[in-house]
Amino acid sequence: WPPSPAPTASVTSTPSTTPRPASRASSTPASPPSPTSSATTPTPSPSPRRRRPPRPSLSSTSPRPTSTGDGWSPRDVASKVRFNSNFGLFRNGFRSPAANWRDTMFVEMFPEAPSPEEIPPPCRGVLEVYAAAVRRLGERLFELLSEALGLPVGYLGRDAGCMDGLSLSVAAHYYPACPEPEATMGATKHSDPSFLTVLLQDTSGGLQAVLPRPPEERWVDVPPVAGALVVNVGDLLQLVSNDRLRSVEHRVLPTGAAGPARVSVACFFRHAYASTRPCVPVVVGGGGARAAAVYRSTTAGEFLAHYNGKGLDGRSALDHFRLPAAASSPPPPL
Ligand SMILES: O=C(O)CCC(=O)C(=O)O
Repeated sequence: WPPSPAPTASVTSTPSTTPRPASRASSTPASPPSPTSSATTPTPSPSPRRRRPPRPSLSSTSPRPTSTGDGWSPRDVASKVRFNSNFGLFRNGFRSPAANWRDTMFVEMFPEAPSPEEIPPPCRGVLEVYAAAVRRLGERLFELLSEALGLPVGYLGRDAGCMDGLSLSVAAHYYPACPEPEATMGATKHSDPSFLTVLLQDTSGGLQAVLPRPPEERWVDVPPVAGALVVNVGDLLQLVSNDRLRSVEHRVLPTGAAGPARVSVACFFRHAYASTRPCVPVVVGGGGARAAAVYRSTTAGEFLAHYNGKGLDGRSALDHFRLPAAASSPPPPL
């Protein structure tokens, strides 16, 4: 997830002595997730700190787009097309344990797409067509999910605001080969500050999701499947569905020095950062834990501001909005 415009700069070292999980190069090959899958990478256990030699600059290992000379300015924070590198490193006073070892081109496609000349030439045309198709897919998914919740078909799209007031942004990620994959992550553990995220991944693997089974969580591979998209429930959908749909925590393991680089495209169904559209948990009858709101109402803008201020620190942004009574009674098992 690339957040609101963030400073972009090269670094000469990633500030991590924090233990990191095994890289893909040393992890079990991807296999379909199953409750008993052994293709998991355990949560890292502490290891002694050691002084590391300076690392190569990410900019030296990662192709960085340059101005095309036709008006595309990737570092202009007011632009609908932005470039983001080392996400996490510059947030919260450099308290992030590590950079996310990836570069991202971030394009806001709805409600108003950038003019074609703002879009880098290789993506021009195809990006508009792809975003429109994903938008239609999302519309249908929200209808199906509304029905699955026993609500009117238009509830999530219209009443809960998942489509009404939609801001659809596309994040095209590039995960370069990493010289020290054990020292960082492609993308650190997070859930998405969206209603839904539709993700297209290439064949290189590395995406993992948490199975939140107490007493300990387990990471499972989400292997690429030809022709398939991954759909993540995001935090905002968990909030408006009052915990009945759960956002998924995920991460991306870094690619080892031998590569190949990984490419993925994530489309986020969310609202604009300035949105004052209310996000209200739906309370349905029938008793049980869902007969009362689990979260306080908020706005999409407030939620995003909290999420971005917190950074990808491994904690859920939803905790901030959880009502005290709900916090003391853990949600029932899925
Ligand atoms: O690259 C991926 O597969 C995941 C991307 C992701 O987690 C995100 O954009 O939030």
